[in-house]
Amino acid sequence: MTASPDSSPDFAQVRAWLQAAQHVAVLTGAGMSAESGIPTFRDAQTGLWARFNPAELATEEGFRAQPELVWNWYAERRATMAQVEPNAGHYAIAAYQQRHPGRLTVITQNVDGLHQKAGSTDALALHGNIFQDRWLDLCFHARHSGRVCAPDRAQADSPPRCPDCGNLLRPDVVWFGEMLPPATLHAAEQAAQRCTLMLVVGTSGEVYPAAGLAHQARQAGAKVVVVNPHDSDLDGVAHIVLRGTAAQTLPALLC
Ligand code: BV8
Repeated sequence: MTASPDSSPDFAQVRAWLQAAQHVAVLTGAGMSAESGIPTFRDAQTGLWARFNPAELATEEGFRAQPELVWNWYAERRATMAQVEPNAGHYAIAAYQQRHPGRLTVITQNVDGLHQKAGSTDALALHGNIFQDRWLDLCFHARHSGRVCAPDRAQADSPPRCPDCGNLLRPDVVWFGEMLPPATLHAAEQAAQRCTLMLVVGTSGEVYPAAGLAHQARQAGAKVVVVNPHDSDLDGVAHIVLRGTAAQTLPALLC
């Protein structure tokens, strides 16, 4: 079932589910930030993966093979994300959380920090945070002294390197083939299983285990609603699909 904008019966049904919901989970992907000016991944023309090779740029192997290329690619994305603002969709979610404390959990695949910048509290960032770095290797380079690499001493290279042992700093994001932060994933699974309504906004639903959260919500008995201007892999798990963008649909839905 796909809906036109706010006047459709589907839209009214989702509004009714929202009013009655004890707990709402919102699962967001790159489309959530598209109207803030951040490119998505899989858009055929503008998507990052249409222009770059994820195996080269979003895997640990890719980073070890070409650390400077990967570091600079993330530095460019970080600079773009630092300059953009949350859109009306981010603010609508944050305002709903403020009006209904504890009733909505944000689960995001995005690393841009825009939910947090809009005022959403406790957003579960499944794939990390592009504005943070961590050491590539857990290193106790002076074993006998147990000293570890000290970020503040990192040489200003691209990527920064520990002067004592050569360990590299890397973006603190989850690359393909890497585990998601266990506590964050567990909290997201709990939210998916406990919610009575899940809004799935701006994701192609291609990346797991994040996309699996929509299946978990459905299996646990929640109503699942997809908000996306185009078809997605999660349309089939939705009770209702609202064909619209995040910044246009969410303010009308969550008001
Ligand atoms: C792991 C890094 C295992 C940060 C990213 C089954 C189970 C488990 C794993 C797998 C599995 N099957 C395959 C896997 C492996 C893999 C995977 O899912 N591969 C896919 C491609 C098949 N998963 C993994 O590797 C994960 N790790 O499973 O580890 C493990 C277990 C034990 C021990 C060791 C290892 C890790 C996945 C995380 C990868 N990192 N990003 C960064 O650089 O950003 S993924 C990347 O894709 C982003 O995080 C992004 O958010 C995410 C998902 O993409 P979307 O957000 O959906 O973006 P996309 O462009 O695809 O779609 C945008 C949508 O928005 C579109 O539908 C569009 O129509 C819509 N849209 C556009 N404009 C708007 C809009 N919607 C609303 N409004 C608009 N205005």
